Amino acid sequence: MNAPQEILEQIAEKLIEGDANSVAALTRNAIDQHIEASDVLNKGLLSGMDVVGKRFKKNEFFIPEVMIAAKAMKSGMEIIKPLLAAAKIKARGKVVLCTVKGDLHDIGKNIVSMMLEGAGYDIVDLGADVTKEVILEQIKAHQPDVLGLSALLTTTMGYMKEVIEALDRANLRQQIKVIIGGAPVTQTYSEEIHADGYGPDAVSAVDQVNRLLGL
Ligand code: B1M
Repeated sequence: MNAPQEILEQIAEKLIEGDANSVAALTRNAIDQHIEASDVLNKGLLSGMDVVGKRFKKNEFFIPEVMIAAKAMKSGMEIIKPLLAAAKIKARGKVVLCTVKGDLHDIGKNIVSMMLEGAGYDIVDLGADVTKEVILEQIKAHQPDVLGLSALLTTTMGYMKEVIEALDRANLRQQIKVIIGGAPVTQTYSEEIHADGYGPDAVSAVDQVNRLLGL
């Protein structure tokens, strides 16, 4: 039997390798050995994802590796999620996420969703081609900390501004942080439309949400 610290390190290591089966097996092993679910999360899974994020930033990892690691993260999360809930360990925060109206591109948004979930956030994914009316309705229903908007077309990125203006009009802007991203979106555009943050990639999206929530 491996020592607890050793199992946690192995979970991180296998997650970095993107080996979902081993991550799941080691997570089960850790729980069987009565290692706290919060330690599995923080010292195993999140510690591995942290390395993945750093390697992505240094161009040592690319999107496929990040996606595979996020999938491995999910396989471990599925095992510990009920235990975290039972221990009343709260998610870091809640994020409502979508691709805006008129835009069907959802691959990048889905990666952002996986990465945020992997980083410990509750995600309400509204899908693609989502109107401001639906966004407002869902914000009222779910009371998230952050709204994430994705757009891949120069013709749809303007809709992000419309969403922020609609939030303003509905008096919801003060209670929520807005981050935006997608290939044509820039930091300058984000400032122009008064978003709170911009992520050029999924790893930066997580950094932005952490920053905005003071984590
Ligand atoms: Co479309 N498409 N497409 N397309 N498509 C692009 C975007 C395009 C650049 C191709 C080109 O012409 N070179 C071009 C846009 C031109 C422009 O506006 N400047 C284009 C076009 C024109 C179109 C159509 C209009 C084509 C047509 O029908 N004539 C049409 C529009 C449909 C619509 O949306 N209404 C269309 C359709 C499609 C498909 C449906 C076939 C398919 C989408 C399938 C799907 O998503 N389910 C598709 C695809 C696949 C692409 C390309 C090839 C790839 C996009 C992608 O998934 N990239 C794309 C060309 C390209 O980018 N090379 C193209 C991979 C993904 C991981 O990256 O989405 O950038 P990305 O996400 C990154 C970051 O941007 C960031 O993190 C992600 C991960 O690092 N990010 C965020 C994304 N969202 C974020 C949110 C955040 C933070 C970060 O915070 C909330």
